Amino acid sequence: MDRVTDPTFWMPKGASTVAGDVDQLYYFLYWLSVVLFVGIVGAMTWFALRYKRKSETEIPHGPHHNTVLEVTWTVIPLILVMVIFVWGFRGYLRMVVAPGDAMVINVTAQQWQWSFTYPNGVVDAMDERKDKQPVNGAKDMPVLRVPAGRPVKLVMRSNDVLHSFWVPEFRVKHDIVPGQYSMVWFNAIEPGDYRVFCTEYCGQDHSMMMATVMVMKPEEFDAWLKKKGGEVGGGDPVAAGALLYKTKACGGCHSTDGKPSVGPTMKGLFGRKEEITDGQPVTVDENYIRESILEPRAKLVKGFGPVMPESYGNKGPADQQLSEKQVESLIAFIKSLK
Ligand code: HEC
Ligand SMILES: [Cu+2]
Repeated sequence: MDRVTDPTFWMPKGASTVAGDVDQLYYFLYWLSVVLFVGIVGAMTWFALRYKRKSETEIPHGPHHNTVLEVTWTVIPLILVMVIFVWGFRGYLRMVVAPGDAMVINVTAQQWQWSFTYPNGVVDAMDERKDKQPVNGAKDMPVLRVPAGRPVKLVMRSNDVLHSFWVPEFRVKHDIVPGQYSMVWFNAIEPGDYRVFCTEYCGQDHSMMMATVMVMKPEEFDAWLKKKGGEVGGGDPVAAGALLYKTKACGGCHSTDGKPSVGPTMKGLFGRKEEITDGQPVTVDENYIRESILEPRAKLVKGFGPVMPESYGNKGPADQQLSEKQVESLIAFIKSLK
């Protein structure tokens, strides 16, 4: 889809490239339900009237079995549900697999606030536009700025409980579960403002846990990000990760230049297919790296022993454990080692 669609009685505006697919399937299901409802209830009513017993003693008789009829009412629904399955599954795949060139923005959800961190370390500011503040008393509305017409992938984590990211106009929604990363991606069609909701009850101020997605012209977005990047300086997660990599002695066992050592090299790790002892190969993503750091024994890389210290996770003494923020920085650093 390449233009924003108008809201209807059932659906808000459609403002992302997947919205058209979602709506088409929705309306297919909707009209199918209407047709089946009218057909079934209509037939039932008609039969009830037409074949009503006329007297106390009447003994009704009729066919007990009709193969043609039974095959028909089995095969037609079967075809319909298969169509729905294939259609839905294809749409689902399109929605879960982000395009390779998507810009990654880290999202942190916590009671009761969203925060967005860009690849260059910029953390979103609150929305300064006073006229765009919500009316219902929600304070400090964070803003997620994204470029129009480019895929954006959100890598999301929670600091506390279960939350869920939802932008109705983009037709994307995904739970954010503490202790793991979840992803959602979208491509917003045109500049404009949309509302982010938390759609999983997460405590007292759940209903105020909102943010604005501000879809900007790509040139304006680039200029904003560059300007902000200049202002934050040392906040760059890659730099923070590189420093941790040194101070936490990762380099003692992992090279960054491709040479094997006590452990596998970190160079080109992200996206690699990794062979695992006792298990299926895995494609290295954020969740895999996080698990490798916090629970090194969970999946052992083939050819290596269980020697990575477990102290980075919650098995270690408190002062050696890594925070989620630190893990995030290490992931950013490892990703940068192409
Ligand atoms: C004492 C050596 C040692 C230290 C220190 C160490 N690791 Fe490891 N690491 C290993 C070994 C050995 C493996 C492979 C076996 C396994 O999967 O646990 C590994 C596996 C990994 C993997 C998975 C690699 C792959 O190819 O799939 C990641 C990611 C990782 N380590 C990150 C780190 C980070 C980040 C640190 C520092 C915070 C660190 N390691 C510190 C030894 C170490
Ligand atoms: Cu929430």
